[in-house]
Amino acid sequence: MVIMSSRMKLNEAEKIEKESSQLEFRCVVTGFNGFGPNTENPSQLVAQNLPISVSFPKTGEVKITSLVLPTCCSQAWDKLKTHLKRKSKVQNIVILTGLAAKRDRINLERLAVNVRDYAIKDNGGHKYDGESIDDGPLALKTEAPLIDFRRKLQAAGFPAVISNHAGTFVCNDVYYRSLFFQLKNGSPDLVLFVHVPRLMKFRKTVQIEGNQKTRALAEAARTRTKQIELMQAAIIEVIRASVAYLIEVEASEQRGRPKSALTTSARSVAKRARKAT
Ligand code: PCA
Repeated sequence: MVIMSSRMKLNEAEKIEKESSQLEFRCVVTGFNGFGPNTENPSQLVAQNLPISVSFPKTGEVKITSLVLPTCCSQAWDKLKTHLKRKSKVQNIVILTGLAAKRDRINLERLAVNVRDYAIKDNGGHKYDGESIDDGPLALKTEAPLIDFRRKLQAAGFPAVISNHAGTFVCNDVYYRSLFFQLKNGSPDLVLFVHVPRLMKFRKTVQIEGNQKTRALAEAARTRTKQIELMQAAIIEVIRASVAYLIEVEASEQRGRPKSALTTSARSVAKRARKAT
């Protein structure tokens, strides 16, 4: 009997794994153009040179839509929102990236705050002094399990830290509006903002703190093209971690046991709100 029931459990687990691995994934990756004194924005270079798809063993292909957003709160959102899908069968991931010139690692942003406080004008000439972005909560949190993401990035040889919020300039603006869109629509399935350092700074940090493989890549990254590729490899790890997370969510939902961490997430809140209406 015991053998029988564990066999059944195994079959069920296999079925769930199989079904989860048949999920279809799409990922929007954005970068920003230059702003203020930062004429070159590495997030733009990374986004515009990404491949149209990436394939991971086990999880399969992820289609990528790369967008370069103007560093202007209204133009950026107008462009991005046309790419945010309503709930569909496809798992939609949105990875927003931007430059944080003072940082030297990949920064995984935990929160977007409902505050606009711009030290300089954005590229559309907007300047704010503490106004709200929208009529939503004071802060919104990504549901991406950032400790796990940080661990995976570090293990892949890309120095990464968790940052508690994305500032109060255009990056935070777009992050907040994307998370608020997710809260209201139950889609995209995952939204995360990643701040990146300058290319040379990142190369230096990887040379010191990377693993054997990425240290060698960083050492060889003497050209700008190679430095862009190094940063792209880190962003692709973020996509890989996002896909793995959504597969895990799907599998636990199929088992009828939403992970406790997810029950408080924006997506689950939105889902429950829709079910209740
Ligand atoms: N960084 C800015 C805006 C655009 C970018 O790349 C920010 O952190 O808000």
